Amino acid sequence: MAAAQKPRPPAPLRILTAVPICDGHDSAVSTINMELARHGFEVIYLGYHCPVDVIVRAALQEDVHVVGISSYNGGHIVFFKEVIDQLRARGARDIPIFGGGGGTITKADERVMQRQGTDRIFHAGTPLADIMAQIRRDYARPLKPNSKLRGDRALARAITLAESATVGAALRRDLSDLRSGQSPSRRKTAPTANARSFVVGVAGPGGAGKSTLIDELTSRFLRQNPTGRIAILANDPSHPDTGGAILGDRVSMIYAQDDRVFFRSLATRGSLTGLSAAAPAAIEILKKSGEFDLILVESVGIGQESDPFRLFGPKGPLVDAMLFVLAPYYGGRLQLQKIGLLNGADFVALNKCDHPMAHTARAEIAARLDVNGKGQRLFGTVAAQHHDPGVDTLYAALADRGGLTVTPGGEKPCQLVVAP
Ligand code: B12
Ligand SMILES: Nc1nc2c(ncn2[C@@H]2O[C@H](COP(=O)(O)OP(=O)(O)O)[C@@H](O)[C@H]2O)c(=O)[nH]1
Ligand SMILES: [Mg+2]
Repeated sequence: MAAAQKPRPPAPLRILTAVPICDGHDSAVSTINMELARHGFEVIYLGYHCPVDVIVRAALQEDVHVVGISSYNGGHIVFFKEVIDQLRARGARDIPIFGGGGGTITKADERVMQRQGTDRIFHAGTPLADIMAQIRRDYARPLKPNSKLRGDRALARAITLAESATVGAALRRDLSDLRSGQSPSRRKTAPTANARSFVVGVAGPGGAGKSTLIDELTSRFLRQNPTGRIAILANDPSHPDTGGAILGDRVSMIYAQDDRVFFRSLATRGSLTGLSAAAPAAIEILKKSGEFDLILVESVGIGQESDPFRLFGPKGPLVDAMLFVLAPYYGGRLQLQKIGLLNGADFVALNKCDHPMAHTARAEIAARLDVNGKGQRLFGTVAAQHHDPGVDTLYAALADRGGLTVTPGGEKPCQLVVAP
């Protein structure tokens, strides 16, 4: 059969997993996450000590099929009910919740929880293969266009549809509304005020600190723009063998757990560009919604020849500016010379400047950028440290480039320091 005629596989089922207050039983959720990914599911993982509102916001923005909670602390009856109540209050009655807690959740507890709206509990002793089969059987369903969705959920669904194989008539209509400047979520409301979003691509090797830095930049944005909104699109790789993925960028986020932040994780689903194939459409959807002053797009951890944001391609760049993030241990000057994105990045952050090699790295990278002769700016940052002056300076430079207004009375950007 010709490739074009092959039926496309259905889009992977997306599951949000989280742990409320963690009492030391932390390994179960890792086992479940790995097993889910191994079975081809996309797992958006929120980590430990998750409050209810963080779980509910993520469920809406990530447009998940189901929420799975691992709870061993004894508070499951109250906690699950609170998640259900908040989902219902935010118009997401249709997102089911299940969970497990080994021997801490009894059958009697489960009966109470089911009366309160929990879908099911997986008890201790249930073989993992049975859990996976039940999830696939009961929760896999196409997420369809739905004109009743509002706000972040409508945006999230538009992105889901852009990601999915079936681009139906409703999506085409939504997209054409978006092109004409109307958000599908707000079709009946007045046009939105914010005409332009500043879109920044963030790329760099895995583990360099992209997500941590994005969170810190978000904190500056939220402080300096008391009413604006920011969107983050975080791309993570799908496993090439199973198609599953662990989308873990939300775990690093502290400040991005805010209603003024729209955060969406995208699995690459076979795209080799460093971004999901749906990323350009997702950027377009976010831009045309008129909601966001700033959109940050994180690539997967990238290699030497990647160009996720099309800096060098004939179609032109996908973003208004590109930030390349790297850590001091890139392997020496020769390795540095090979990284193509350093030829085109507008901003370069040498993160992890708390590392002993940072001093040398800073000099080597500065020399590398100097050869380009493009006036690219290098910033030394420690994203793992709150209030880092290097991140302040980087944010000020980005805000300056993007024309992000500092609201009177809001915090002033710190003075720019000369990059090395
Ligand atoms: C391993 C373990 C520990 C390890 C945890 C290691 C770690 N890093 O996670 C250690 C040794 C630290 C530990 C300590 C304690 N533990 Co302990 N522990 C266990 C044990 C044996 C297994 C838990 C586990 O992770 N299993 C692996 C997972 C995958 O399997 P599971 O728990 O059976 O879960 C199944 C389902 O519920 C489902 N599931 C679980 N979560 C999720 C989430 C989703 C999304 C899905 C889909 C499915 C799912 O997956 C499994 C499939 O079969 C359980 C027994 C049990 N089975 O619950 C006791 C157990 C939970 N512990 C218990 C106790 C009492 C303690 C201690 C208080 C002991 C003590 N006196 O110090 C301490 C407390 C720790 C603390 N507060 O700091 C009791 C709890 C009793 C209760 N009613 O609350 C249990 C039930 C043992 C018992 N029968 O008495 N524990
Ligand atoms: N020492 C140090 N660690 C950092 C710094 N920034 C991030 N990290 C840590 O590096 C690890 C990877 O960070 P992450 O943001 O997930 O990297 P990403 O893969 O590039 O998105 C995490 O454990 C972070 O806490 C930093 O400036 N210094
Ligand atoms: Mg990351």
